[in-house]
Amino acid sequence: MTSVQKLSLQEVKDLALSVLRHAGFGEAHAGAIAEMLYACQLDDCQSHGLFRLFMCVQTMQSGDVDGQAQPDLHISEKAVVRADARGGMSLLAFEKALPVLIEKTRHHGIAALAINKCYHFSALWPEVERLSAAGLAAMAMVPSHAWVAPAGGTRGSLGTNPLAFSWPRAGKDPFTFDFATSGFARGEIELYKRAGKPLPPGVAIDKSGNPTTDPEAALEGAMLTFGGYKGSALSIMIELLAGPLIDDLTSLESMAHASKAGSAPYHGEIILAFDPAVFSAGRVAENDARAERLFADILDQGARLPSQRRFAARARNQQRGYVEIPVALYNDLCALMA
Ligand code: NDP
Ligand code: PYC
Repeated sequence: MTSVQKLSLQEVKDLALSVLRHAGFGEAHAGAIAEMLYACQLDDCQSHGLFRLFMCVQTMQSGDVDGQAQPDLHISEKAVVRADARGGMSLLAFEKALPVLIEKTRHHGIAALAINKCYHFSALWPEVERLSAAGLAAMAMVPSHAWVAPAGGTRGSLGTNPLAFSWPRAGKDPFTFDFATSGFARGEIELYKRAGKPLPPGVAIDKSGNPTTDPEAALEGAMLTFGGYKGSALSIMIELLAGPLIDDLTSLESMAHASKAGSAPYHGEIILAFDPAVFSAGRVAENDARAERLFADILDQGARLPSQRRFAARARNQQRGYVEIPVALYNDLCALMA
């Protein structure tokens, strides 16, 4: 059995901030990154919680990311807001652009935020949930590095390319999903490797193109998309919408840009937001009630909604005031400050 380290919620924040400052991130970036890692750890999202500090530190050590970069906003009368992260991590650019995206969405009914020239390591659900908390529906997409083979292919062309969506629900947690379009996120395979566990079949192929359940062989070979050609097509769509459409890099180009393995991918991100008040023909309450009937019908069958596990983990961790991570992970994170 894995021995676990209990960390109070404050200790989670403090550990993240200390590691990031020690690595060389300035206060604004360290704060934004630590908030993201805290949100993920609080919800037991292990692959994108404190574990992601390794990727942040590696990206700084490679000399790629600018830990002091001040994002630039480009705002016009159009419904598209652009945020140039100027070689920093994406999160500060998101924070700066969020109020403008919300205001544009309320004005036009639909609006988009394109974040450019950013290093990206994070989960997307915290971002789409900032928009659903403002009463808007939202989706977000990013490429990553070309680790994933297209359906029928044998080598990485696509990123793990997550897609996230959030729908506001009055008085309730939003309906949110957020998943990699690869069968497993890269971070999940790395966690299997750390735990010495085999992968389930169908997640990856080795360097010779043979199916593998060995995490090490999977990391050296290629990952597979979920749902065969369907996941593959979705992943290509994400490459296009969060790449060439917004004048930024694909996962292949991000991989070529990276100076060292282990660094965060470098590319863009697209976030789309929709205002029900503009779309719902003046019948927001009636249409919300229809959405609720759909959710009730799903739950009535014993199925669960995406993010239910996460919301339950948040409530439990908040109530008890601590989270648990493997002791080995805790020790390795502390060693980042040695
Ligand atoms: P998971 O497979 O863990 O979960 C995907 C989604 O499906 C979650 O919303 C989850 O909800 C939901 N879900 C899981 N099981 C069920 C079920 N039985 N019924 C209904 N819903 C279910 O996600 P991934 O491992 O693919 O991705 C993890 C994170 O990695 C994401 O947050 C993603 O943004 C991030 N990521 C980031 C990348 C980047 O480049 N920045 C690249 C790839 C991934 P719940 O959480 O409640 O279980
Ligand atoms: O888990 O696939 C992943 C990932 C890539 C970049 C950040 N997370």
